[in-house]
Amino acid sequence: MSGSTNARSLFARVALAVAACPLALASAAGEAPHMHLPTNAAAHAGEILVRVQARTPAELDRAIDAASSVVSCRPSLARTDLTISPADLARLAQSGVRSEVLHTDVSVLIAQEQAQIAASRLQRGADWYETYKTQAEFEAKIDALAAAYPALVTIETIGNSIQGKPIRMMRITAPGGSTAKPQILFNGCQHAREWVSPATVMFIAEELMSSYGSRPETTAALDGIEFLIVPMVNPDGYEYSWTNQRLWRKNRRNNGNGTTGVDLNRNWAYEWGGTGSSGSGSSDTYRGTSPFSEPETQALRDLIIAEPGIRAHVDFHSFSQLVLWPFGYDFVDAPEPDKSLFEELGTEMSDAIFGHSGFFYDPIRSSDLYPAAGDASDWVYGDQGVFSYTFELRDTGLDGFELPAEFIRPTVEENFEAVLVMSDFVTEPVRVSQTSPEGGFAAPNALVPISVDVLPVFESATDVTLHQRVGSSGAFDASSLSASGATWSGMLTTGACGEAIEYYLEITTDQGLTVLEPAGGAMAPATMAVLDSELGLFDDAEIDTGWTVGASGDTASTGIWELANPVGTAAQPEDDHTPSGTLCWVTGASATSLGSNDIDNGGTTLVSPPMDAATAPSFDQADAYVSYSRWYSNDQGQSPNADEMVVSISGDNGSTWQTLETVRSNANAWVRAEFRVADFVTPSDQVRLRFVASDIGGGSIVEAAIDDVAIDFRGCEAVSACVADVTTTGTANGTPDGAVDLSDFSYYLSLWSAAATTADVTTTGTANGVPDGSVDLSDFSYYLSLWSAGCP
Ligand code: 0X9
Ligand code: ZN
Repeated sequence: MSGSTNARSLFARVALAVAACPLALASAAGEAPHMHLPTNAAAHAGEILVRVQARTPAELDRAIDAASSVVSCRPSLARTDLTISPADLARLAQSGVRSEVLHTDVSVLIAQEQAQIAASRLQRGADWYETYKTQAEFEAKIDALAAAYPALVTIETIGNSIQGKPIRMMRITAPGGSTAKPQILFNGCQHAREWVSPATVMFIAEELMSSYGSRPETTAALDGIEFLIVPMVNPDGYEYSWTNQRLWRKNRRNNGNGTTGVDLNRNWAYEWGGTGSSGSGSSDTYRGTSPFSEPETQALRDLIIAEPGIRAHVDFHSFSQLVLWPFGYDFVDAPEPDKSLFEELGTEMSDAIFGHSGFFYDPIRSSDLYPAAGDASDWVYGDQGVFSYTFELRDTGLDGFELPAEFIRPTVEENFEAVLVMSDFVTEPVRVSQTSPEGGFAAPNALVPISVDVLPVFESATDVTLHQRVGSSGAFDASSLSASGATWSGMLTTGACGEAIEYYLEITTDQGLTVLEPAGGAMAPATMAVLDSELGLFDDAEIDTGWTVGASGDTASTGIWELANPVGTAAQPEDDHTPSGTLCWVTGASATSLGSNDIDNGGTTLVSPPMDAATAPSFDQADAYVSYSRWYSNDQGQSPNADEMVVSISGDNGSTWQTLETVRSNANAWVRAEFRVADFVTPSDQVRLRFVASDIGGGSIVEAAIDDVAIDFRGCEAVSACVADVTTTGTANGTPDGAVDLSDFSYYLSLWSAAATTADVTTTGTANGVPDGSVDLSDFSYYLSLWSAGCP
């Protein structure tokens, strides 16, 4: 141990390490010099900062076990910086672990570090979310927001901490609107050391107000919702984590037996006292003497009971990047439909975060993290029926509670996106999902079943009316859907081929609200194309119609495509897809066990013969669709999910290829895939399909099969116009009615006498039905000949 270290040069070295890896020392500091210095450095008094050079993972483990805290972002064999007591360092050295002393008193170092950061902080811009803030600065920020947005926010004190600090709430909404707006509650900082939590909740308040009127989603949220925002439930603990002990978690209750602090997130009454909470005052998860024994949890509880319309809540924590929902006390689900709603909304919020920043917050049930009884969300949901989530903010453990300050802003911003999703949710009285029909096509003059799931959320559906029409003008016809549970069903009626139908649903709730789906109603209805469909080709693979197995570049040694009757395993089908058939294209049909004769060592290629996707047998104009049934399995064995099957299409007999799909989903079942040919290649009579199934990852089990390849055409039958038919029976109106009679003749005569352009049916002197721009005798005699002949 070297006591003769030069403090100045050591400080420079540690500062460098901190710059490259902004961890504990840098983020633990960050306070102006005139405030309490040294802040939480005292807890580290007498600790030595060492750099361990471990020779084996076991040595590194020993060093980390002995450490008071690990400073390096990424502990490595070559170099891991940690703090340690002199006695523990001596023991470590005796056990043979090499280390170099960087500083003999970490608390001095923290103080120096802090002074340096405080100085640089004074020079930086005014971004409040660039550094962590003290409890006093949170107080000041709330006052500043109240002054800046008097029309949007009022400040209330919902209670006092055990040491008498006010627990303050911002009540935020836009002026006007309903007197009974739905409410959302956000709180932060039940846990003191989770510094990014109160920062996030403060940011939500500020962003709601500062982007009101400029961002449409925020504007809608504040117009329709009242937000109750409590950034800091545990001000005493937060303060203590600055002044005394950076990693303090609980409140500051004197437990009377020499221990301090109750874990507020074990103090809520729902299933209080169960798993994951401790009865010992010295524990970090001490639940307290009784449910709601603490003034901090009482304050939040009383608020929730008193407010009339809280529909959703988030309790913000760090770290682990999780979106958690009840229950947390044990592996118990909320009853339906809440269970599904928790999962859906949780996933949507996670998606919104991911969409904004690319950071993934895993949406799971709380108890699947670990069972812990007495948490806030369990009571808020279980006792009060409010959709309550617990968020664990960044990171996933690299820096943990001491998330470097540079990540505050990205963290708070990504979570605001989740807030907007939750805002949408609380204004939806019901959830509409899984509308059928899917696919967007229906046959002419047909009844098409439609069904829709309407889940009750804050209200329930009492009536669902289907509004539909043929074409895009005219009135909508209304009909009632009938309910079976949450599923409402009825029929869409299609008309003539080529005439799309339009429809929307009108849902009436038990509170008398109306919800339209799609939201635009008659202004922006759903549409469905009405077309005939005609089979062009169907290859059921019961005989080989001219397929090619193998291509240059194929390296698979087993599991080569073949036309065969497959032997079923856990990865390979037992039956082909054709109901009446036995054969399909399969990668190695024989098998004695799972993975025997699967694809190994590379790719195997299967190419179809040329197929006609250009000529629809009887349609005027048609769109060709190619479809096939595929089997794909790759989630068993070693390196699961490392492989793929690429399906391509050629419009030029195999000269060039376009990818249709890359199959990675392990359905382990027959799945039908369909594509519109023109979306990929120009439809021709030289269309080929190519299936390349590969084993890329070593040792994996890859099985694929193809069956029932089809080409379908969608369009309308060619209709031969009946030129002589110009009126509906007895009515001179120009609309064909399918019969050629006297009314047609006299109507044509009137058109011809008036020299109407519609009477122009021939070029001069030629009886050919082609208009020439003049209405003369040749037109009349041509019409007469058509009329005499009647319609075909
Ligand atoms: O343990 C907690 O209170 C939360 N994690 S933290 O690291 N922020 O302390 C998680 C609470 C989730 N709820 C349950 N698992 N019951
Ligand atoms: Zn926490």
